[in-house]
Amino acid sequence: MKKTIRLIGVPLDLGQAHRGVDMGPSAVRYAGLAMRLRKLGYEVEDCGNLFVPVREILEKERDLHYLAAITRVCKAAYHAAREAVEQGFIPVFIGGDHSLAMGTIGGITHHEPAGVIYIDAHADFNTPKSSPSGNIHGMPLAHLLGDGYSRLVNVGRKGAKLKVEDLVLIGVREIDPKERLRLKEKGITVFTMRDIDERGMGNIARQSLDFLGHHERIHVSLDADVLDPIEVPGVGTPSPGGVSYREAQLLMEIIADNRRLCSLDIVEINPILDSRNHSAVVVCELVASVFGKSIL
Ligand code: B3U
Ligand code: MN
Ligand code: MN
Repeated sequence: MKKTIRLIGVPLDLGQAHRGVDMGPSAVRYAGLAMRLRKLGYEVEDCGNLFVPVREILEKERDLHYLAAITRVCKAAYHAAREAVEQGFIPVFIGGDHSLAMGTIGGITHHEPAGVIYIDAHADFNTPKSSPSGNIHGMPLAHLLGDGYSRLVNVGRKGAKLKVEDLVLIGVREIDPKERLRLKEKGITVFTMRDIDERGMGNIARQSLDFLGHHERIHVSLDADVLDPIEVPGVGTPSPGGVSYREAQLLMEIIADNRRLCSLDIVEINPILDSRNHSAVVVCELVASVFGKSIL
């Protein structure tokens, strides 16, 4: 019997400057994610969305980068993730911007550690001090490893949620100067676009899974901006020179074959920058593949 997938929308757009990624959950639902997964033989339960305040009513928090509101949303995401794991579901979090990962990954690892494959054009490893923008969606991994605003580090439970050996990044091509120093100092495993170009996605995918070989459970955090914006323009922060649809499919298929996927984030889809909901449809195809859709 296949496990039941639980969809949890998180219409969070407070971690960055633009409107649009708050519409990600609607775009993904409209693209038919639940139906797609049911066709693969899963039961799918849609829990609706977590509460996220609308940014227009938070004017006073703008200069503080909406820290208080983001902390509240991450707490809710933490508890939703923890509960889904305790009840035996596979949670799929539909963002929203990537700040939500500070909640989801914390909740997934509440009882036991898990490995994380973080697929993103950006390293999301800034702290409030290293960040050029102050945008919190550029900071989730720093906080998950214990650095940054103490409120966010301590969401759900006190302290760091991940160790260096629990994490690999794939698809990175935009890193800020101080962020680069931090990645090197900590010794984070990063597979950049250059690594993918030189060695091929198949190799990178297998090496990532081997690196996380000591974990029984793998969480995938998929930032849609890892894809090339020529193919997938509807994302929060488009970054040229990205992963092709085919490369992303291969990565998802290899993760599926490995059979350790326990949970998933899909983040940063911005339907305002898209046409005919194309980007959400592409992401739904990738989600189907990571849940075992195969060509033959
Ligand atoms: N590294 C930059 C840009 C960025 C990070 N994550 C996204 N964009 N999506 C920053 O603002 O921290
Ligand atoms: Mn990201
Ligand atoms: Mn990104």
